Amino acid sequence: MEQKILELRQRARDAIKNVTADLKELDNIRVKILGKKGELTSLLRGMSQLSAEDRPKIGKIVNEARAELEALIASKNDELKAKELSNKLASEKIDVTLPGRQVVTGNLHPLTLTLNRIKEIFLDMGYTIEEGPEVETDYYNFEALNLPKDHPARDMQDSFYITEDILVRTQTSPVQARTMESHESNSPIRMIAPGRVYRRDDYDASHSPMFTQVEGLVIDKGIRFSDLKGTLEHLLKEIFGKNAKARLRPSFFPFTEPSTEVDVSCMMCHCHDENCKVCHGSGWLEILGAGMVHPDVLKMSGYDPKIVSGFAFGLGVERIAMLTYGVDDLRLFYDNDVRFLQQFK
Ligand code: 2NL
Repeated sequence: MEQKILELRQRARDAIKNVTADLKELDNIRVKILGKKGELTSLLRGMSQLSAEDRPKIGKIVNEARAELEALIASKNDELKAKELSNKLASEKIDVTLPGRQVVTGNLHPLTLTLNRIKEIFLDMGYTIEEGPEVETDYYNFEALNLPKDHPARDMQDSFYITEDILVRTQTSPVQARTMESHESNSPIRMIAPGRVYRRDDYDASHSPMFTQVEGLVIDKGIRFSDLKGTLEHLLKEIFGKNAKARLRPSFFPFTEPSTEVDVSCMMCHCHDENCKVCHGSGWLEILGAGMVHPDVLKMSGYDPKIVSGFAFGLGVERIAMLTYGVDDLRLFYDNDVRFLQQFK
């Protein structure tokens, strides 16, 4: 009997020692040896057949074996649990110092950025932003702007006509004509009209049959040429910086009188560098056209030139975007190459 117990004890010791990974395996061993139907328990049951003097001696050996095996199982259990925890910590470890995955975001188009800036400058001066149709009637596109039927600018070669009387607008001025018409006679107007315009033109580094224009119109009692000059000087300083200078040259437009073409001082070269790619040494860049609204244009849309006067101007957004971002080919704005567009984040 004693021999059996000692054998069992040694076998159980080895089994417990050999458990390496699994808590369940350890529990199976516990049940097999120490459980209700376990080997040690059944040995204990067999004690009833022992003589009275052997019983305490064997009982002691069994209890010692049980105590030792329970202690071994408990410490193995602790050891396995600790191992399991450290495995879990190692496998679930995250490196909080890794850089985050970059989120790909889009960005506004450079023409949109430029147009937004121009809008902001005029909103700050109390202007409204007006929009109108790109498909216009001959009347609003030409007639209302003092371009009569025989005017050379109305040549079929220069505009995209849809019918004899309907075309895609060649400028945004029809928006001003419509705005004046919808206002009470002689009431003040301070507006810009941004949008796409269409002209039969080549498509090259500096021309496009479609481009973006912003026109402005201010009408009130006592509006003078100096108001136009001050407004445009402010605009150019806001866009090109406070050192920018404006130069006005006499010009001609059918819808303004007098008319002027406005140059801005070259922001690339400050000393008239003849190798300058932007101004070729002249030191000036033509940037917009403007003038005092022609009396006939005021009359045509229900305003009285004896009571009110106004100024108007027109500029190309592409040209301003090219100068502010240093882009030398206008087609880049329309090609939709993301490598170009992504640079304006
Ligand atoms: C240019 C020149 C200009 C206007 C546009 C205008 C509109 C009305 C009345 C009078 Cl309703 N004038 N517009 C005036 C002068 C010049 O544009 O070079 N644009 C790109």
